[in-house]
Amino acid sequence: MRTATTVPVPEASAGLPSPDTSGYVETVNLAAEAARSGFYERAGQQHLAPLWRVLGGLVPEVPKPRAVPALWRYAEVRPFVMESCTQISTEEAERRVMVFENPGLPGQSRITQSLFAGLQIILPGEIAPAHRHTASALRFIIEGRDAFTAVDGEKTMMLPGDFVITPSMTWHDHGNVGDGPMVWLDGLDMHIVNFFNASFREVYPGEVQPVHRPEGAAMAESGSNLLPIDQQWGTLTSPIFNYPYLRTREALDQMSRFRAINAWHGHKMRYVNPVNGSWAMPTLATCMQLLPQGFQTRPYRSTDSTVFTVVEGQGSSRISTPVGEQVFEWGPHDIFVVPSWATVTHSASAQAGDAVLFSYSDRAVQDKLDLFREEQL
Ligand code: 1HN
Repeated sequence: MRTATTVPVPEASAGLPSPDTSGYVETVNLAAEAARSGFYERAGQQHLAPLWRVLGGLVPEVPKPRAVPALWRYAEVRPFVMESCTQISTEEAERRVMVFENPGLPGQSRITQSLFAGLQIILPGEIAPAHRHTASALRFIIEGRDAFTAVDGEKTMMLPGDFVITPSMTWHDHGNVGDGPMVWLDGLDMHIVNFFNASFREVYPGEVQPVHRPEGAAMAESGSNLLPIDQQWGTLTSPIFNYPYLRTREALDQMSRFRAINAWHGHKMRYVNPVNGSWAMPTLATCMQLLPQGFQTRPYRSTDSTVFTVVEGQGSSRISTPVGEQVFEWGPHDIFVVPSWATVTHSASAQAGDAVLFSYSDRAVQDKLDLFREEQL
């Protein structure tokens, strides 16, 4: 894991830690604060607190995420994912996942304030038993083949680079019918769900759910720019639950041959729900971008926090925050995170062919709430 945070160490004055004044509005006379302590004390007994001591922190002038930029090299984390298989079975763990913890948010299972990320491994013959929950999940396949996920009665086989959706409250189980391990990146929105205290979870009565639709049914119904004329969809989640890499890569390749490149994003496409044209998932915005060999993006920042994983190629990302700047060198399967309002520039190596990056962020929520902002610098 790579990170270069500078945590400001408060200077000790007369042996006492200086009080945290970071939340005060600038107009407050700090010297007069001591005289108000009795008032604060008495108000506190009524569960009342003065706004002027916290307003700056409650309503920052610009986003001030606790999450810091961070990179995990796959070569460094893979051994731990493999070792987890010797430590616990899928049966005992329910889901065998090693969670990416943002160094700025330790112990909270957060890669950013709003996003979860982890690497799940499933071995040949194993089953991750069926359950369902309000949180939505995405799977981005990292390595392996011959594993499937079943969602609401339909199975899909998963291949590296595929983007697979488990919509909110759908029964899902996974199985590996091949002869090697499969590893995927799990992205979930439970921190957003929990913010609203809106989480429910149920275990399926039985290890796996019955499959009652043929494999490929969802793709036939909604994955070819055609929708059955007599069908209504009741949710905001895309009915396509596997967006295969084969198709995504082909689209990017074709597009890169004729379309003017975007200076801030390279050739970047968003995964869409064909029913409403919006993001494929209601909470998580997912994209795939191609950076031609040697291409460097212009600096960009936005209010969504974004998790990237490298699908192909090599390169680097320069990430600037108010506490400093760092450069992450990346290659296939590495995972890095860009917190809200950090400025990022991606560069594809001049030697290693085109680079392809998958990413997910909380933009799908921010768009709906009219909160999303971006700056193309
Ligand atoms: C979950 O249900 C899965 O279904 C993966 O594969 C990761 C992380 C937190 C909570 C539920 C899965 C998860 C999860």
